[in-house]
Amino acid sequence: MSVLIKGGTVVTAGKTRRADVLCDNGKIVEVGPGIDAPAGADVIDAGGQYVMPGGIDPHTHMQLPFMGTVASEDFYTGTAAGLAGGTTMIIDFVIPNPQQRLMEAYEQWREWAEKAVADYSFHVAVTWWDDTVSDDMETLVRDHGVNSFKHFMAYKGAIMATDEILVNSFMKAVELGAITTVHAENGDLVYRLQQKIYDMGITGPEGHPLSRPPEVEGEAANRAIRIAEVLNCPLYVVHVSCRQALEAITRARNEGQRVFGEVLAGHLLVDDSVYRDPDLERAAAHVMSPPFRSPEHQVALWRGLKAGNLQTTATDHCCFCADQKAAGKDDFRLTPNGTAGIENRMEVLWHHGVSTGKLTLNEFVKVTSTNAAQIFNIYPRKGSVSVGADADLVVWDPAASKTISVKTHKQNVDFNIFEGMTVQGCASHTLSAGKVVFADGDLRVERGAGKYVNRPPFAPYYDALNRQAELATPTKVDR
Ligand code: DUC
Ligand code: ZN
Ligand code: ZN
Repeated sequence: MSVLIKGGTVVTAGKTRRADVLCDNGKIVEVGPGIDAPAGADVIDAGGQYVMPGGIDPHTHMQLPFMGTVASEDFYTGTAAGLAGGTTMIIDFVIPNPQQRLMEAYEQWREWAEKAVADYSFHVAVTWWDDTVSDDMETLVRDHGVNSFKHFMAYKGAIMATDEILVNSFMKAVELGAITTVHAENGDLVYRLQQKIYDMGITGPEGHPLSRPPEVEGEAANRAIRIAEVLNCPLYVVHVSCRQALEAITRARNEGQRVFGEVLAGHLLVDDSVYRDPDLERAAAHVMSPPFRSPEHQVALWRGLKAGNLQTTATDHCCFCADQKAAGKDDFRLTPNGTAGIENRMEVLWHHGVSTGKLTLNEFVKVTSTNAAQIFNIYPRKGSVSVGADADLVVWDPAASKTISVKTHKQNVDFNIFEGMTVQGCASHTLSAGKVVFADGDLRVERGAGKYVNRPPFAPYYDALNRQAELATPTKVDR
């Protein structure tokens, strides 16, 4: 079945031009002016609209078991909500319990994700260390298309990676040609500050940001960066929320280090006043880590994004409903951390980024799609509008507007951190693997249609594998 997107303006990371896009059998087969529709093709009139690579959200947690509960959004509802907002691929996280084999956790997440309606891939977290972890990292890279490993520097007593774990894992990742990623917060500091603040009698959601000040994030980001520098390991810092962490990344990049930074739509647009909301349920709905920050940090993050020191935008989509958040009503430390956003990431970035002149059209494509595809080694299959690429596309109507609300969103959660925000510019059509899966407000998804995306390792490991293959090839010797 082919689909022709006709009359639009194609925007990629590199250029903007009038062109039609023909998709067939899941792939883009032609891009250019005046393409005739093949017999039986569906034709989308994209006049006055932009045609862009579907968004990639490189940071989601669908149905994550976390802090005594399970995230309410699963791989079916979550990827569907993403499609409604123009996001056609997620990179989620396999998070093994400490002492659990990485492979066992990976198989579990693969099973959970079978119901996804859009493509997906997995970072795998290293939450503990022994030889089996090292072996499983190798198996994941060699046989399962995993090229990134995540480390939580916070969540002491649960999934926190100590410096020793970081060093072991980073060294292994270098050997494998994988990239490392970190949630940068000093877990020991957070733990003690949480105790101190709770003991002072601050038990509500306002205690959450007090226990996780920006310095705690800046220290951890800098530490991870310096460890990565010594080990010559590429590093991606997830959800950079403050000036201190951004400065550490910028400094390292200026020194020539391969360090990348991700920013969440939420951190760009929601500030820390939400924790002072007298409605404690609403305040708790915003509890996530790192927390929302004061406005000066938001200014710094926008500058980091504009300057290219932050390369990707994500959501950390991790949904908990009010009854789940209530676990922390007498003790903020027990509030499940997480907020939603996958459905709204592209439109809030367009409205506050492109429409305000902070981002060009091409920069928008870079930070919502192409950069993630390049950093995680799936470009140009993803993140491009080019012949041979997966036909994951969004047709974007810059004139359409809507007011974001929990009442109308498709996300499976009872709260929206962008509630009441009116945005101009949204997805009119989303294509996943060449099929129209969202059109004019309606989802047309098929459970399980999403595919697992293998992400190959980076060059050094390839080279090593090839050398081994050469050595293993028997030379014919006549005796
Ligand atoms: N932060 C969150 O808010 N939720 C999930 C995990 C994380 O690091
Ligand atoms: Zn995190
Ligand atoms: Zn996360």
